Amino acid sequence: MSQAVRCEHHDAIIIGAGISGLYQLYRLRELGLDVRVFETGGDVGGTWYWNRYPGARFDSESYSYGFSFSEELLQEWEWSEHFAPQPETLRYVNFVADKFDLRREIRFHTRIVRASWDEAALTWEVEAEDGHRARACWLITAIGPLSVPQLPIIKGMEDFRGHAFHTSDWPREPLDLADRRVGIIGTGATAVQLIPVVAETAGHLTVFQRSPNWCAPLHNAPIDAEAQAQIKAGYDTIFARCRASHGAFIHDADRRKAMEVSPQEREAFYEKLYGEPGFGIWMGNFRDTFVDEAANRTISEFMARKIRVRVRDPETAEKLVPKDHGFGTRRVPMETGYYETFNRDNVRLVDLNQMPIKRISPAGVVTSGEEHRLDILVYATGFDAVTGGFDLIDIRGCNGQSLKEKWANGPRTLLGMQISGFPNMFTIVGPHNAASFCNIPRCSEQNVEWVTDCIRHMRARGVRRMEAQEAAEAEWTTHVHESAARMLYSKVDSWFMGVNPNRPGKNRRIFLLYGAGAPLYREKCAAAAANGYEGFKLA
Ligand code: NA7
Repeated sequence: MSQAVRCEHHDAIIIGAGISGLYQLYRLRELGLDVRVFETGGDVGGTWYWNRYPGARFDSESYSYGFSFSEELLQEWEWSEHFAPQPETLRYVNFVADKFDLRREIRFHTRIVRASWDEAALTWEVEAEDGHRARACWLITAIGPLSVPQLPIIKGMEDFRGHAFHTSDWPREPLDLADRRVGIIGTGATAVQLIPVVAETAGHLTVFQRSPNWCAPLHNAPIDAEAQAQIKAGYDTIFARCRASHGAFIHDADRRKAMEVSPQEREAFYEKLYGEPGFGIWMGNFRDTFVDEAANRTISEFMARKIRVRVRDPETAEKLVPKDHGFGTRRVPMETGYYETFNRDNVRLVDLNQMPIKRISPAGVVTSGEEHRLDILVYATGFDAVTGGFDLIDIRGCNGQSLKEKWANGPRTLLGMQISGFPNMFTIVGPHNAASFCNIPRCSEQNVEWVTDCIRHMRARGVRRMEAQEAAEAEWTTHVHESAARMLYSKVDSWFMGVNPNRPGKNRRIFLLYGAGAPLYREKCAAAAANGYEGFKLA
């Protein structure tokens, strides 16, 4: 039989060989299951396989990001920097895949385009772009929240005669930027990492900005021998801190409210946070920073003052200060010399609110004011977030129901793990679970372990079908939206809120993540399991 028509049979199928998919594979194999992983890329790594643009790195402390399941792995691997760059992370993921011999169950270069539930056989069948098919009792999507690159919709994009690409498709061969005129569209977390690095080598850089973001200093540094020894001896403490914190980072909110302290004390606290590494200023700020407008205003004003000091030209500084949202209500890009980049002679900031892009021409970008001639055009325009990866697979549940149609007015799930009408399918980094709004490996580890325990439970009892109940799903969806409603980010357009200006139909605010915090999420998952998988129908 030819490869294309052969249908493999397994106990479980995992889609995606990134951080979550690999760990799910490891756990299910340990359970004695026959597992198959399908991965679009040519190797393991997911996000870290695709995103190779200069400057790509962790915004989480390296040692809080790696897998926690193997003490041997923790002691063997040495992170070289507090916030590791992408090549090191990709080496790490490869090291893990080799150490645990994970590659043999993975079929690479395989994009799954269809998945359908067969009620008679109680199995899922998946089909790849190349026609390859496989069946299994359990289907687990580990497709990442930011895995579908989003190009903008601009007239004339196909006419550009230079080299144009999305940040996720940064060329693998070395790209010489010296003497080249580079343009970058977008100023999100990706662009903020990329821009300072490109500015150092490019002949000229033009940054096309539609919305400025509140960026905070990363303060990265190498890990010296002493710190390395402390990290290796202190993993238990590091992971315990992550478990206790809202976003599973090592930073957690200060118990005080912003207005409880004097203005001097507040300023000193902000100054301290601004001088410290990582997400502390976002995750470790006063506890009411993201629920109280007055509290949020104080930190936003502090951050604006920093921008005005760091950027020499007052007009440029003003363009870089966000006016339409408060600090931390969108993803805070972490920066290394970002604001100083705009003091360079070879860098120009174009404010698209003043001069919107009219079209892309063969020679560059045409705004209402002029034509910006470019050799290289980089689209740092983000991703079709969270549900985008699901939309690319035609997922059909009971009676042929389409997941895309079910989610047309926003995702509905139980615990962000299962969907009514789609039995035996688990979404480990999907909408409405904590892993999409979190230090991802910490939260996805918990999800993987929950799914593994669940499958162990089902197998031990001969249960072959598990499905979220509609009423429980409705209750969970309400809980997700209610807990987000009090947060200031729910009043702002961003990918958290499912707003994607480049995707028709995704222009409304519908919360995609889980905002009540990783500890509560973990509690709710554990309670459902302890009560015999309450809310799910087992058969
Ligand atoms: P983001 O954060 O979604 O940023 C995308 C950027 O691209 C943002 O500045 C957008 O401006 C801009 N954009 C998008 N479309 C256009 C068009 N048509 N014209 C001009 N500018 C545009 O994606 P990132 O890749 O930076 O970061 C994604 C996540 O990856 C990040 O949160 C991390 O968790 C890792 P807008 O704000 O829409 O005005």
